[in-house]
Amino acid sequence: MKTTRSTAKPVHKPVFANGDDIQIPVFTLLKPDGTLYAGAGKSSLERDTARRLYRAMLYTRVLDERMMAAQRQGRLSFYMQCTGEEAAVVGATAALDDADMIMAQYREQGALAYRGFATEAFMDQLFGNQGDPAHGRQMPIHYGSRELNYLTISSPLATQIPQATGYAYGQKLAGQGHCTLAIFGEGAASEGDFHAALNMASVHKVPVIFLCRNNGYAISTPVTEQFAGDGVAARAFGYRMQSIRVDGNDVLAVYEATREARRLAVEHNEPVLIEAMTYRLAAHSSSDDPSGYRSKKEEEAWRKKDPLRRMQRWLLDLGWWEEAEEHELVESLRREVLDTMKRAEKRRPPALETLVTDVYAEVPPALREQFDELVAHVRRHPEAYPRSAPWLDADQADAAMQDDPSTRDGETHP
Ligand SMILES: Cc1ncc(C[n+]2csc(CCOP(=O)(O)OP(=O)(O)O)c2C)c(N)n1
Ligand SMILES: [Mg+2]
Repeated sequence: MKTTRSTAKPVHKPVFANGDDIQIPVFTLLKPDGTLYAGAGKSSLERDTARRLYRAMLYTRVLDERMMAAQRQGRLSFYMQCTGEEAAVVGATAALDDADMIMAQYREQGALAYRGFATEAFMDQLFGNQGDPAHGRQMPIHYGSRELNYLTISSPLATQIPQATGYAYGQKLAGQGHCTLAIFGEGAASEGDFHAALNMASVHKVPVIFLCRNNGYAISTPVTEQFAGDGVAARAFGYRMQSIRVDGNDVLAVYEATREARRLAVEHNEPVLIEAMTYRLAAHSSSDDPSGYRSKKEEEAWRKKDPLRRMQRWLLDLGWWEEAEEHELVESLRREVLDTMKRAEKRRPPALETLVTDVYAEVPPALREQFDELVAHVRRHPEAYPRSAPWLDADQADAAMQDDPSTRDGETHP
């Protein structure tokens, strides 16, 4: 039995290899100024898809600006922005079939936006109100959508990567020609789960695309302190997997690379690793302040490579987009986000009973007993609970929401 795939001849002196002889180029089509490189050829991105894609990138930018401001006003407990990485996320999503599965990390709201996740659905999750499918049990940004084939976010890093391999194995068995896209940060790629996922995908030949957003940082840790190897793309070789490095701020290159990866995955059951080189322009999350670990100069240099401006220029040059149209769209998206947010923060919280429902088909007696005790306790000490807290009696809830100053428009929130 052969124990290695290598066909190299034996040597009679110790020869070590560290991979330095393998150079991985960056695939790029659009220059930072939004014009095409000579030799880039015609993009396979068609007008309608290009417009849908750009619109989703703009939507993500607007949503992020508005929700970050809402967090700073104390209306929202937590938020994470995709700013600077929209091309990597939305460009890859656009190259899929909408029926393909996406398993993301936490910064990929652009993928949902592209697939048509409603503003109301974003807001209901962010505010954990009665419209939130997870009944407020998760922190903000843990979106999920069965209809849009988007696995609910789980923030323990890298859990979605082996799940993607397993799900894609199921897709292979089902034989419907679908694949799974796993998206994660370069920091998550340091988890053992990443390696297990790649190995299993390669051994079992499953239709999965691993998209690493290499955005330079894992919170405050720069990539220079995360690994000594040639980024993340090089790791695929250890598993004999197809690998490509792409300019993650170049939407055309991301789209083209993912389209080809999808073809390899679906037609040949070849898993693919894509490393998208990008930069997190915003803070890690609303709880972070990057000024403590990186310079303004570094941020400015990357701001000049903004993926939105780059795509806009390309669209304008083709006559597929107009500046006036963009101005109007951004204004209307801002209004939509703001109006929907105002409604969402006034919606009731999930019913108290949802604490014990939804996990088992029927509430087990022990949980029922605890719940009854909780109800009795809340009734005994109503003064200890905010009036808008999850309600006991539905008809009292509306009145409580009306009375609670924190839910009244414009009073506590500037
Ligand atoms: C298993 C686990 N360890 C640590 C954390 C804390 N944590 C949250 S985000 C993060 C950095 C992740 O960086 P990266 O994967 O590069 O994603 P990015 O935030 O840059 O998009 C860490 C360490 C976590 N959520 N899960
Ligand atoms: Mg990162």
